[in-house]
Amino acid sequence: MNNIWDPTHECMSRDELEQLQLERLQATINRVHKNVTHYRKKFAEPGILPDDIRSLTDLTKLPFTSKEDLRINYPYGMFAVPLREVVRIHSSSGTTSKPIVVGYTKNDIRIWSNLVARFMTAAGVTHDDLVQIAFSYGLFTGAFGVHYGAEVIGASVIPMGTGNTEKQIMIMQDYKTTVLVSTPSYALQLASRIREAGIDPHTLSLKFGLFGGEPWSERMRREIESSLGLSATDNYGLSEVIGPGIAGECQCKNGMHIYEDSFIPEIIDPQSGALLPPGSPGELVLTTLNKEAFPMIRYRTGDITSLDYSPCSCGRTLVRMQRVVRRSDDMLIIRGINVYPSQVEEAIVRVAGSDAPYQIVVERQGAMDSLEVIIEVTSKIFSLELQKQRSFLETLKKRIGSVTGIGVSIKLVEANSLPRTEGRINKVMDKRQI
Ligand code: DLL
Repeated sequence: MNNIWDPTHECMSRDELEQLQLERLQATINRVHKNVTHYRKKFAEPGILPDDIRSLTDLTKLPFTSKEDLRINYPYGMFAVPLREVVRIHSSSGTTSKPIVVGYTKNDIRIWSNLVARFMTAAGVTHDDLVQIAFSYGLFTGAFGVHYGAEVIGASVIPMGTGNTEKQIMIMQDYKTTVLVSTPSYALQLASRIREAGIDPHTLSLKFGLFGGEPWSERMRREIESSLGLSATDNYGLSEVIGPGIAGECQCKNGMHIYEDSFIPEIIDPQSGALLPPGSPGELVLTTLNKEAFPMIRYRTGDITSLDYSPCSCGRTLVRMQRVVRRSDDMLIIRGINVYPSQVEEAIVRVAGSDAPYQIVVERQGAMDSLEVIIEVTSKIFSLELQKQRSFLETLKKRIGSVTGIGVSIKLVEANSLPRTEGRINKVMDKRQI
């Protein structure tokens, strides 16, 4: 079986692990109670003080943290250290035009890098590998997280970034890339371009593909593995909690091990908030155990999964989460970028000056996702001269593009022409087959 990066933490007995989790949880609760007004106020509602957390089950006494809490505390209200201790800021899409801002101390970056090194090692990566990172370098956590993890392992990093598919392929061929890191949909796009160019994938040096950031399926795994000639594993993370490095598959490819020495996972019923027993599908809730700048207590990820505590033959004792294929909210992930319909709606209201009935259509042509917004012409839009109508469309396109980070096409249709069910338009049509 493959190497284990950190056997002390990855192969602990449940008793040892739970003891460690409790110590770290208590320290985290103390810290956020002292340093983050939001948590102090929230804990006061059910009348909880840090000393009341005496066992892991006491965690359930604490309230959940939601994306809305992060929105209200934008930009730095949830930080648990002064800004002078923060060495990095990243962000992720929020439900409105304002993103979610997250911060890291030096120590957080070290912890993050090690977590990523763990899932990369579990996937098969060693210091002999050449890792081509085809995530966007910037506010998105994907590229930097994987970059640091690969460096910790001692692999050679090729910080390629996104897009420029021809160049990606040239680099893959000439630099002899052995590991591809990207979203699964981009891997499929690369595969189809390689096929079109008449390149035999077996002439490439690829061995492993580490894919995450968006939902995918076993069908996609098979297609990527056969078309790129590599072994593909899934890895999971979200910016609010740390970025990539929360969980990753080992080569058994039977669920992603969650790094439980750094995160406590819970599964809840997304409607009632009730805790569900192991194995039941529900919304994943995560609590961080060793983050300094941006600790999260019972953060509702919105991701639907289930937990499997049965032993894994790789030797890790860490629980495994199943693939995330659904969300409990209306967030869409388009080309790896999180998009909320409310962001699109806000842009329409701002540019049109009022509500206009609309529908968001997401499609996948080949491996490429597309986003179209269909808007019914309101009397206000109708009364604009043709020239102004064009500039309205242009402005709206730019606005949606800048808020979501995604190129969009916009179509105006006649009033009342969008299909309605019981008078209501289905605002999101996600036609993708994953
Ligand atoms: O996507 C972090 C990441 C980057 C993870 C690269 C793995 C690789 P966000 O942009 O905040 O962070 O988006 C987080 O993406 O709540 C899930 O809905 C979704 N997601 C992430 N990984 C997976 C996965 C990064 N393996 C949101 N399968 C999460 C399904 C995933 N969905």
